[in-house]
Amino acid sequence: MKGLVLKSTGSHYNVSTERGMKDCTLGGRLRLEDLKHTNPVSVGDHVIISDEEGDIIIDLVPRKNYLIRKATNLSKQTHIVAANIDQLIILASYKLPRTSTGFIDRVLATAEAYNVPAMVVFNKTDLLDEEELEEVMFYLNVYSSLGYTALGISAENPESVNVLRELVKDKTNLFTGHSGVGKSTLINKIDPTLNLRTGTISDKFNKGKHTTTFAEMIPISIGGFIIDTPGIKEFGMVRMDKHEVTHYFRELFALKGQCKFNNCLHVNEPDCAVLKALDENKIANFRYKNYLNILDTLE
Ligand SMILES: Nc1nc2c(ncn2[C@@H]2O[C@H](COP(=O)(O)OP(=O)(O)OP(=O)(O)O)[C@@H](O)[C@H]2O)c(=O)[nH]1
Ligand SMILES: [Mg+2]
Ligand SMILES: [Zn+2]
Repeated sequence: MKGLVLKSTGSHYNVSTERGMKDCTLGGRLRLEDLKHTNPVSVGDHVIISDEEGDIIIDLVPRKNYLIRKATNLSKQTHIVAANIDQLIILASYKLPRTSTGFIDRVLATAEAYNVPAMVVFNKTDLLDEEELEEVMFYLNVYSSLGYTALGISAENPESVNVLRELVKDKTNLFTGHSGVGKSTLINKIDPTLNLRTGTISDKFNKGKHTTTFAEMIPISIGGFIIDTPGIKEFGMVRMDKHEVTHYFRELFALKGQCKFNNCLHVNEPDCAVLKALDENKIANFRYKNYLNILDTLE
């Protein structure tokens, strides 16, 4: 029997099948084959279930794509955030909590590497003064000039919610971002029949309280799915070759072949087309800094 994994809570998987929801465990072969991931099967996976001795996931249908990150910063293991994603929504907020562009760019670069179409959405714009809004607009302009859909919204504003509702309709959407940026709040607004738990922001730390604790794929009434995920502090990029990173920053990739050395990392090499573009303000400084930071973490 085939099924779609909607939720996984440690060793149990809630799987939607033609015979209703099934509470499944993982067959031994899948558990043993895949030790580099903390979760060999993830939300969004299509699986094959055997119901001979309880409901057991015995096989995984090949994935269209998936998003992956380091399980924890020091861990060698990786965590599959979700599989078979039409659209990744990187949800950020300028404050309460603050999302750095470094975080956004690590997720974006990983999405490029794993063929996950991504967009950048700054929520909570209602909290910003003019100067702060301008800074957010600057970031959004950079991302949209790179070809990403980039939006400033507020969950408090019905027009914003309508825009988002149109964007997610009939697709499988993955929401990711820090705790407290408003992922669950927005999903509730997009589909008012839902009642996901939401949390407040801690007064002391200006951060969310990790209200959502397990990733869950939720069918929405207008059509499609939204995958709500627990907020993450860091998005640890999985290991990749340093030279590969250039491919995942669109403005760097666009200059491919124009540096003097074809293995140029664009750090301090002579006749580097990226450094030249940076000098001429054709590349955003913050993006380049985030690129260098990623190279550092791959040391
Ligand atoms: N002012 C304002 N508050 C918002 C907005 N969106 C969400 N909030 C508030 O932010 C808080 C956190 O929202 P959640 O939806 O729980 O955040 P989350 O991203 O799901 O957090 P985790 O589940 O912990 O990862 C709640 O108090 C929301 O009411 C917004 O656009 N503006
Ligand atoms: Mg939540
Ligand atoms: Zn270069």
